[in-house]
Amino acid sequence: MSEPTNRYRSKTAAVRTRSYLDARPRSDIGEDARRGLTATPKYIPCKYFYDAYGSKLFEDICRLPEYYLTDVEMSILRGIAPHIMRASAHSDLVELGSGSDRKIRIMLDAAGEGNRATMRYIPVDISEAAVAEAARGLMRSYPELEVLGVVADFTRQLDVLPDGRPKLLCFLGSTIGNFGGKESVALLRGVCDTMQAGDRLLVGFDMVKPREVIEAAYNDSQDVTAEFNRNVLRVLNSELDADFDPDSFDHLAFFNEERQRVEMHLQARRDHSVRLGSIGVETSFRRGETIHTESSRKYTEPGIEELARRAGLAIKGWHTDDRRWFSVLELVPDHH
Ligand code: AVJ
Repeated sequence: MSEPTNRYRSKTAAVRTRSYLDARPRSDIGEDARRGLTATPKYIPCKYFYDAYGSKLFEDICRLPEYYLTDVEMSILRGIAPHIMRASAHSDLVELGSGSDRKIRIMLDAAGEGNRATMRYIPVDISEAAVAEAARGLMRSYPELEVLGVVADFTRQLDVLPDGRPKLLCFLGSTIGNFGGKESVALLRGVCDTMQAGDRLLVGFDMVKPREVIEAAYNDSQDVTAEFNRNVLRVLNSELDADFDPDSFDHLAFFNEERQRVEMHLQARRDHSVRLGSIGVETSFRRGETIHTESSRKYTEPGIEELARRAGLAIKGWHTDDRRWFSVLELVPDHH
């Protein structure tokens, strides 16, 4: 595909983004809520945590002392960035699910100004605000860098990525852990299918470790995670004209060892019912009943190897910390 002229350039103060969401139906919160809240046990997909307030709470979580994931992954990235970014001139640095810009800054710092002036940073996220924010801060710090924001759902719209330049794709933070077994294979296979010779993929995985460490990360002493968990009810209130009282639910988070995942739930403190006005659903809760709001997979080495193999990816580098709490993998399509 030839390089589109001027649609992507954004070396000025304004953030330019391309939105691809209108082209195809967005995920439907009404349909998801109806299905999840009439199921037994009840559930809500975890993507609905992330309105503006939920995204801010997640940023706060990443700075909590108990939430080791961010610090450990960033220390691994600091160690490998010089080697990863050595050959970054004239390439696209693509970030799938752009959260805070702290991790990508590590990579851009390692690239150096000379390389950065020839590169593009491409944050891809379903949230226009997340993309714009990722772009804005970086353009201020790195005026030489070209930034192209892509508002799209990377679980099914990877074809909208520009091609023509070598890509370094980053899927960090163990976001992969929110996807189920088959879904995570399908997602990585989808990424793999877009990759050309010379392209690389960096994926962060949170590892299985002692239960106390994992559970503390999801039950922080300041209750930020509890607030984050309950926020999904506020999202339903505003999006679907519902009348959830977040204070009527307790935050529950535990490591399900058999399934190798942290589960978050909201547990009703009393018998009550809730109306979701705009979808015409009324749902009742008994005291102690739960809504499953998130699963966050914790990986073992064989588990990662199997996932890579099933996705058609070969492992080119495996980077971890002293305690092996987190892994950052360099992956490439496995052609044979
Ligand atoms: C963004 C999915 C990696 O599972 O650790 C943080 C989200 N949930 N605290 C995670 C989250 C509760 C986070 N991920």
